[in-house]
Amino acid sequence: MLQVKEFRQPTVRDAFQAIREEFGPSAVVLESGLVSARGWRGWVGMREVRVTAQAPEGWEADTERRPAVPERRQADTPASASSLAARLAAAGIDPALADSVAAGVPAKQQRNLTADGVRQHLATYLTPHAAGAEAFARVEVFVGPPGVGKTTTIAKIAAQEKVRRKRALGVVAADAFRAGAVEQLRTYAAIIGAPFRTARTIDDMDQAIAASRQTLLVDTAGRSPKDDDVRDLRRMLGRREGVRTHLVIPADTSVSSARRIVERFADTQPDRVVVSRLDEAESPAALLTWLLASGLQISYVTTGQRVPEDLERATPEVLAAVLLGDELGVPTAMGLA
Ligand SMILES: Nc1nc2c(ncn2[C@@H]2O[C@H](COP(=O)(O)OP(=O)(O)OP(=O)(O)O)[C@@H](O)[C@H]2O)c(=O)[nH]1
Ligand SMILES: [Mg+2]
Repeated sequence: MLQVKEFRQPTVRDAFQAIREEFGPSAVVLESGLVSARGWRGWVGMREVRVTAQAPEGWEADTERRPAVPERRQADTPASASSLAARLAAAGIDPALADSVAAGVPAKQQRNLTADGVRQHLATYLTPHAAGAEAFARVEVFVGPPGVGKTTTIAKIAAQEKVRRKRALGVVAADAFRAGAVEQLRTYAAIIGAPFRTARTIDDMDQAIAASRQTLLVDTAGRSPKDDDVRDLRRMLGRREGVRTHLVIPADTSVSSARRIVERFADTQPDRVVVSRLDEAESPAALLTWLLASGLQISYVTTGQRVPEDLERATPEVLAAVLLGDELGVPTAMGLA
């Protein structure tokens, strides 16, 4: 008999994590929404996420758990060093990149730089690589390998827009083959108050675009039973006018894997990269240095699982901070599920 169970958790992420832990990644979501919390918390108006899920056929409980997340190491800042290049290299920045940054700064200006001065020169150098401050395109598509954080990134962007600018961006799941994946995004959209649609074909997508005057954030599947269909959709979308495609790559990806990912997704014509899971990367500098050299602009970095807090637009200052090994992230909650 198929197992069905109701999961109640404070956040969408907690609910889907509980479902995955209990029923695995192929669980089918039957129903989801926000309900009044149980007990006294409900009386004082608190709400929680309720998701009813069904275990896949033949599912047997598995006690395996994900390994603990390693702490991110802080790069040491140099106590004293003479030239800008030496100071950047001492801070853990690739020597060739450090030389390029310093090459654009007159020697006189390089003397007696404060730590802030070093940071500013690095940020200036990074400006052409940092797409973080740009306006939204009509359609922003997110592609990438399975489990890299595409759906969560979209939820964070939509929720930050709602909290900071009171603007509801539209959310489209072009990931309509996996019930659980669609429900994850639908639930986020419901909580954020963002219009939600699914699209399986390019015609569906055209209809979604025609029906909305807002920017649309489009989620795609990392992997699906109908991989070819999804690939076609991604490929066709990438060629459309007004469509900007972001390739999501985890920060702890090696340069050789990143090269393979970029090749594999070349047909989607990505023009931006989202560097995800910075919190889990011991040293994102190698990947970042390679991305800078590859000419792809970076649009966002993600720093954890919290929605919407753990997402930053990749401004020159944010990228400089990442390269220098600074902690990123908003210390306080933004008050969204
Ligand atoms: N530590 C950490 N976890 C993250 C980050 N972004 C997303 N995650 C987690 O990674 C897991 C997968 O995230 P999803 O957004 O579902 O990934 P996806 O790319 O949409 O996955 P598929 O749709 O299966 O391809 C979830 O548990 C997220 O909470 C991040 O920046 N740091
Ligand atoms: Mg997803």
